[in-house]
Amino acid sequence: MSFTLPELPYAHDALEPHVDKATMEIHHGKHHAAYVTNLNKSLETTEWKSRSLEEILANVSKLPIAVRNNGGGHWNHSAFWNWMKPKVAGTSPTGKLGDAIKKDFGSFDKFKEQFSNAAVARFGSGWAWLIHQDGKLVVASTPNQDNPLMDTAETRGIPVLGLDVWEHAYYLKYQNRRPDYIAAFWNVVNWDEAARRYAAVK
Ligand code: MN3
Repeated sequence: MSFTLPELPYAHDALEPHVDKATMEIHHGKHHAAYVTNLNKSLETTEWKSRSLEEILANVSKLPIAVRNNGGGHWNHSAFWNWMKPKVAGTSPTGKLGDAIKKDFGSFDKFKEQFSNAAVARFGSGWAWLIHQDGKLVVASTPNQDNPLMDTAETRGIPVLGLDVWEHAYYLKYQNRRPDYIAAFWNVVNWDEAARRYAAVK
């Protein structure tokens, strides 16, 4: 058994103008594809290749660094494509997730500010996260392709929402203006998917 590149759940240009077509083509077709290829290669000689990716990530400290980088890359991007959706600008989380965000951050706007700050402040390449941790929602960030499911993570938890802040995610359209990319991200957040993940951990 080996890992495979999932198809994008929408067309490459579907998230325009917030995320551009060329970025999506390269990000999914080259970057994500490479994580999948290299993850399979890095697992070839280990006994872990038949395990689930979640199980691998939870034990990643025992595995070669290539598994951490490419396994994280595969998990993160597979989730990321589904955390975005066309034609959802202006929507916000409702139901149990909306209530929990209000309870744990004070308001949706305060959550957005905290998440955006984590995404801006992540030095170099990495991810910003909304995670479920011990019954609470918390904002976190990780370097490289690490994520909060890894046993190596500083802040562990179950991701509800994540944002890729590697330059490859925004440089073609936004160049060095990471804050503009982060502001645009809020126009494509698939809150139904975040709510689905939140309900699954509860
Ligand atoms: Mn990426």
